[in-house]
Amino acid sequence: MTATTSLFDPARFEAALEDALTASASLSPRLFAAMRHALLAPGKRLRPQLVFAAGALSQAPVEALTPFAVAVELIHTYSLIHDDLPAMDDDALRRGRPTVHVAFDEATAILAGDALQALAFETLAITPELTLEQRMRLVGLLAHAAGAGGMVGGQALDIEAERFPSTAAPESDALTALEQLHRGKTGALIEAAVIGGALCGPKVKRTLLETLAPLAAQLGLAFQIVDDLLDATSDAATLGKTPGKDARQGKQTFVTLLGERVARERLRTLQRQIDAAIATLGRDAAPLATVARQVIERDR
Ligand code: GRG
Repeated sequence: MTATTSLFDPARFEAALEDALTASASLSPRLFAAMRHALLAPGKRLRPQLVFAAGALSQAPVEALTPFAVAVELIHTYSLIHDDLPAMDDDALRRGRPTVHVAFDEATAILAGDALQALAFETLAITPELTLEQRMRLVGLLAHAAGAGGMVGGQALDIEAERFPSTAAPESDALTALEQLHRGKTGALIEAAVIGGALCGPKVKRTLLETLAPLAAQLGLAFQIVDDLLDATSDAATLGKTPGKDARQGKQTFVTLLGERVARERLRTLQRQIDAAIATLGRDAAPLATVARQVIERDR
């Protein structure tokens, strides 16, 4: 298989998720069922695809990419379970299915998220497919992306903006504040998927990481703008989640702040920047070009 072909095989990846779950040795069958309900629901697996696409740029083998891609999807799934909780976004539908606290109960949903997060780091820490040095680096990268300086921090800013509006940035800084929020909430994990995928390779050039870092940040931002556009314009059936909820909750989004036309312009600018960066990476970047297009042109 050449690097112009994606190393990501959807069926093999679903099997790897299943394997990781089976290895979790949950003491509680109910907890295990809740973890399974969330993890094996039909997600787009965009972050794992990014891991594999970035890995092609550093000649990373599939065996080394798989545990990292699984870990990223485990963290992503945990974040969705917790985000859907009554204390957070209070959503009833996710990935076209009842959310975990609806299908099970709130305590089980909290614990399922916790367990998936722990399983992510266990999966990564014990895999024999990555060197000890790679594992240490990837655990650090993923923990930082998931934590207060990344996804959880962004989620905190999101909740504070909604519930404590008096602490919001002045209107002149609103766009910068929204970008910072989403760089954490959504972008950090996408950035970690790209950088971490490259780090799964045997020899990673510094110049590659220097090209990937801004590209990954632009891709994270593009993902969120698309999400906001879909939220503003789609219906429930196509999204598999509660549509238009952010806007209805009075949450600031790129669409409410910029308007749909300017948000689309911003997206096109990001797309041009991403395409230009990918063009410098040569033939091995073909899978990354494909996933980037998927992120921007997706309809769910
Ligand atoms: C609760 C710690 C904690 C964090 C939550 C990522 C996140 C932070 C919340 C998700 C809420 C949300 C809908 C954010 C918008 C962007 C986003 C992450 C959408 C869902 O990702 P997709 O579209 O979902 O890749 P699938 O289901 O395809 O994996």
